[in-house]
Amino acid sequence: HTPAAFAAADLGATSGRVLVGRVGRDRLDLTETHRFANTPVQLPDGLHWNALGLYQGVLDGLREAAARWDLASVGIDSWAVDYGLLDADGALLGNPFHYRDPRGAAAVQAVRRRLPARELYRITGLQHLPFNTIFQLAAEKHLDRARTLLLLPDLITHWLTGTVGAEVTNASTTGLYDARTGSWSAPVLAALNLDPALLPALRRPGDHAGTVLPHVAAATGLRPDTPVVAVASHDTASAVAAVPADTEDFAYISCGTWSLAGLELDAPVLTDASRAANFTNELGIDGTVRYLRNVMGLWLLSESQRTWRARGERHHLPELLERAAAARPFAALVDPGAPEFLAPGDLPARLAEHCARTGQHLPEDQGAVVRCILESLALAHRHTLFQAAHLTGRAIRAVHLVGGGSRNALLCRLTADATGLPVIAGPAEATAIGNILVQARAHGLVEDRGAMRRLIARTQCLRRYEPAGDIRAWDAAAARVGLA
Ligand code: LFR
Repeated sequence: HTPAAFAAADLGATSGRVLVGRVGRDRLDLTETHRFANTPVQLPDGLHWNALGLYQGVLDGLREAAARWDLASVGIDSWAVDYGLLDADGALLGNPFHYRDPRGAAAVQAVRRRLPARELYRITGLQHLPFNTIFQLAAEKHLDRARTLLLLPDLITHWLTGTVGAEVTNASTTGLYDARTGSWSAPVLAALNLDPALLPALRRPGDHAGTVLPHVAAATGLRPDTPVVAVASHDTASAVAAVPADTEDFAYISCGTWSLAGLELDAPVLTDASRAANFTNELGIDGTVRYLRNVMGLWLLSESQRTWRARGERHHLPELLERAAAARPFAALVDPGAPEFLAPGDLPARLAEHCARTGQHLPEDQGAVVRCILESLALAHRHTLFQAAHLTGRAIRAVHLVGGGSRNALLCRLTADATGLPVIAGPAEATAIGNILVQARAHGLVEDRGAMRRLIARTQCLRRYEPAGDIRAWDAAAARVGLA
């Protein structure tokens, strides 16, 4: 049984990477062939992604990969909600906007007047985030010339293959997708005066999306007929597919720029209580529902590091975490979901202001700031998982923490202590693994979701954190920041 090699391009909010996974019966080896920075660009009209730069990074990574392996297929995933528009000639109209640009938030009220929040939730089951595609489209200036809307991974797939399609896990984050019927929502599109022809036909994870175009094969050295597979193109959906759970009663936290914390369900929960708690029903592989809420995540830390680096101060993670571990517990706490933390800029200053406003003092030293961030995230993890259990009537026996955050031992330990549950950390590369295993499954190498998860549990390095300490201290801390 010779292993087959698959390439995953995984675009994250701060960096993109291409990895190759070799998959066999008892084998899952990953090699990163290329990593490149993803730096947002501020233009006069707003904050943008450098879409061509990202595409170039993918091509560079595929070239490295094709030089070393005979690739069975390629799959693309990225963050959700953001899109590019194509005109009648297939040219990109403008530069895709970054979800941290405020234009979506400015359009929320106008959308609400046409489509009340409660009605929208009953159709889409989507959490309210001010940057959801639906709000960005209400602020869109290019709609009159636009013929096709492509979410970012679909745009990269289009540039690689020439085909158009809308992969469904990512489509479910737009606010235009009906969670009950599993199709684009005609009533939502009508309420917003959006032409249904803008939205391509849906694809499912595992579908064949096309083969690479001749100039792509020439530029990368890929075989001319190399297939591009539609994976779970929403990075969080790929990450959840790669949670190495062996039981049903698990919760997950996909922890990177964001912490996506929740449960895997068979059917959406579209109740008013669920809407009030702002839980989302995004799609996973095999029609599963990712019942979760966005927690602001390690963005709070990475953006603080960026601030410190710009000022020439210490900003290296291992040292910051050492100082945070030594800092006084529960000295200052915030609600990480506060809207003022969303935009780029001086994060430590905003944390200090938030603390001052809530009658606390956040010391200036970096250990205290990082401790504040990690304890606050642990509280938000706990709050979100407890609410998910309550709203679904399900018990949680273990928390799987996957993604880059699983390397942050202090955050894993604090999350175990705050929830009183064991935290199983890893794999750190869950998104790329989910991307690769959906391709391997389409190739017939892995049988089903359970087999994917067992393969990951057998082959990847995981770490278990048992809860310790007095949970009542966390109960009190949660009450202090309104996260009880
Ligand atoms: C995580 C993620 C989240 C989504 C956010 C913005 O990378 O995809 O799931 O809410 O980015 O797109």
